[in-house]
Amino acid sequence: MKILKKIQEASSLEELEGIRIKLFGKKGALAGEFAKLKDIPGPEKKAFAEGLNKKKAMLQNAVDEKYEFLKSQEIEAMLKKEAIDVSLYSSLGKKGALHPVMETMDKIIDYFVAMNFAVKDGPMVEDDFHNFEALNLPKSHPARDMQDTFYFNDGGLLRTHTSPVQIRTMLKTKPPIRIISPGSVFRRDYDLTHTPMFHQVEGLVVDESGTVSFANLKSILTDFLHYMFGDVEVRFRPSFFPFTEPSAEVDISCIFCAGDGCRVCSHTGWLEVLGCGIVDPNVFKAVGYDDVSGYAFGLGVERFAMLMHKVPDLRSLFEGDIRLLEQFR
Ligand code: 2U9
Repeated sequence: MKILKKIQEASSLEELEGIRIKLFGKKGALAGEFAKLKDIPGPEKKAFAEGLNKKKAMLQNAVDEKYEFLKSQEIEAMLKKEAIDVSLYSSLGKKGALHPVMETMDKIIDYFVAMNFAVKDGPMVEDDFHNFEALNLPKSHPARDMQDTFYFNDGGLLRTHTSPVQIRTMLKTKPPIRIISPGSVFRRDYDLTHTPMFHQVEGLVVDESGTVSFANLKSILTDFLHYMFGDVEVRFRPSFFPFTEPSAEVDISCIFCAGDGCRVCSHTGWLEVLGCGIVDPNVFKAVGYDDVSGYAFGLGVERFAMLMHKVPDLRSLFEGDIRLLEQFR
């Protein structure tokens, strides 16, 4: 049959559709055949109709089969054309990179790990005891003010420093202790030099009474700052923190003007980078430590990243703007 051959040889869905309309359409070949029925004499009508219906079913079958075949061929071709080879290198050549804050954090951690400090972490959602009370922060202290701390309705809070990690470590283990606690901390502040979330690295060394001195603290922090900033002057200024006594803030000579005075150092020639001190006896009392001495220090990682990369606005490190981050790849 000529028409059957035509169906089988159709090379596209469009061509097949053309054939289908010519066959089965209202004015198609089959409609024409069926129209002849009315002129066929009674006794032959039945046989003619049966033959026609058989032919119709056979042709329909042939069209359906061919349709399935051409359709699957089309899908296969499309899949082949649109396939993505994930093993190929991207022509854009864009690589991911550590955020400058994390890179700085890693550099800080590397130093203290080399100095035999263990790295500890703990929960970001804290309670009053671990974040304030145990750290000799009296109820009236401004650092406990609603202004600075994110509180939950149930009295829980977001830690405002990583010190609760040290408290938890002391409650769990006996001295000696030599740890740093890197991590995110939260304060209700947002301006040029403050973001509501930032990162700290705090350190704590505790050993038998009389074995840990302010000289030890000065020595390790001075060496650390030389490792971070190269050949800078380091000075310790008396200060106050509730959890240390005596306490000091640590400055380096300004890395922008070498100490001559500029806008960044407010024309003082110095940049404040650290806080530290000898652990207040009240802190040891709160964790049940007796006859020990210790030193502690704390720093803000964003401030270090800012100074090392000369980023003028702290918020730009917080917001994760890709245009800034791309410069650190
Ligand atoms: C324990 C006892 C004492 C950690 C310390 C500082 C001084 C300090 C600031 C630096 C910049 C916080 O990120 S910042 O705003 N930190 O000045 N931190 S001493 O003292 C501790 C910690 C834990 C148990």
